[in-house]
Amino acid sequence: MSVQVFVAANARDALARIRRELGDDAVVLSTRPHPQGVELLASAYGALAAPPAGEIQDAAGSSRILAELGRLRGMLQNQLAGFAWGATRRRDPVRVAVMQTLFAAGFGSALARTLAARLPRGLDADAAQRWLRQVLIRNLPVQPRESGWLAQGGCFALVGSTGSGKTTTLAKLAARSVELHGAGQVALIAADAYRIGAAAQLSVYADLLGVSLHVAEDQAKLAQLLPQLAAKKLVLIDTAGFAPSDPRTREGHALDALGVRRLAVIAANQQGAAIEQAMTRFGEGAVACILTKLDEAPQPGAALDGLIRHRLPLAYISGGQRVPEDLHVPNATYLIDRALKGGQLATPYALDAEDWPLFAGVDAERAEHQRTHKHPDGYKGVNAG
Ligand SMILES: Nc1nc2c(ncn2[C@@H]2O[C@H](COP(=O)(O)OP(=O)(O)OP(=O)(O)O)[C@@H](O)[C@H]2O)c(=O)[nH]1
Ligand SMILES: [Mg+2]
Repeated sequence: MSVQVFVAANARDALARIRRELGDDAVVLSTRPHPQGVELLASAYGALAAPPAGEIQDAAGSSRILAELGRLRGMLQNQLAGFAWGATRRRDPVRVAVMQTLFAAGFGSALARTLAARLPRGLDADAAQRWLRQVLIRNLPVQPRESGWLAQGGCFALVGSTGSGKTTTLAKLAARSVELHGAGQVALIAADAYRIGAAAQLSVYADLLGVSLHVAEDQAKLAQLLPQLAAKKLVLIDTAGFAPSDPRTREGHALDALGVRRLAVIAANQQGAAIEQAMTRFGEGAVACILTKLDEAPQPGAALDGLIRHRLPLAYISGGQRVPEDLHVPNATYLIDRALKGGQLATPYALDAEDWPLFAGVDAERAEHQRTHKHPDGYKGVNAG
């Protein structure tokens, strides 16, 4: 590609020179003041694509040219996405409405795109929304009855981000376990050596329920303790909360070596990216997930999206602080209806009609980025039949 620098006393002279040397349809890439007047970067039309790297590097101000090209590309992409959005909305309003419903409810754009692409043809607006609801219900991985693992027994550790509700949920699970197995068959272990008062918090619940409480300040102590509790039907371990990015979260994975199964406790009232991190870090290899703080989550769509994407079985939901009342077996229909209803809330974060083309532009860029960087959208297995 011939990108050339033209310096002239004024823009008119520079343009005349550009036309003379590069032709009438030359493209001006940038202009800026120059000690001698003005400096223009221009290229012959049709030479914009795929420049040989060597040439560009030789040209003066090459990094500026590249930046300018990047900016132009972004502008063009947004414009095209805006047009495409308008055209799609006119051509396929039902499909667009499906995407809008999902976005509004806090589901991610990858799921919205995947489902919109699989929407059966010929449905009217109401039928499309019914289809969407059914597909979401079918794909939400809930454990429908009282979780089998609680009845079967074993050793379970609750892992998750700080303050996600691990200790409170453990107390609720312990209360259910006492009902199932009797207090003598249940033991609690406080393995949170980081937070002051962690064991004390658990001992209050242990006293109330009449179950034994043990403290394991490190992995070695836990390894020693577990064989002593082998006769118990159920052992519940309370672990320290860490941010998903904290390297100490690996301590949770070390539990696997001790035969302890992990339950990921994830608060539904966080922003989507935080839920995604928590599900990646704590959900991987966990037997199940427990979603907490649903009472504080006006739009739980992001949490449900994460469960669908990670195929993380949802064993319980928690919608309040009361022990043991606020722990429930999940119902997919209820959860999806709650999420879709959340999408109708008027919040400052809801997109207005005029925001959609802009949003579509950003989305198109992200899709392009994922395509070129080979990021899978993560929903290949969604059952949309
Ligand atoms: N609203 C609401 N609050 C909850 C729920 N579950 C737990 N909480 C509250 O959230 C706060 C933190 O709960 P904890 O159980 O201490 O959380 P944690 O994960 O053990 O916290 P760390 O041990 O510090 O990581 C407490 O005030 C709980 O009462 C819930 O489902 N809804
Ligand atoms: Mg705790």
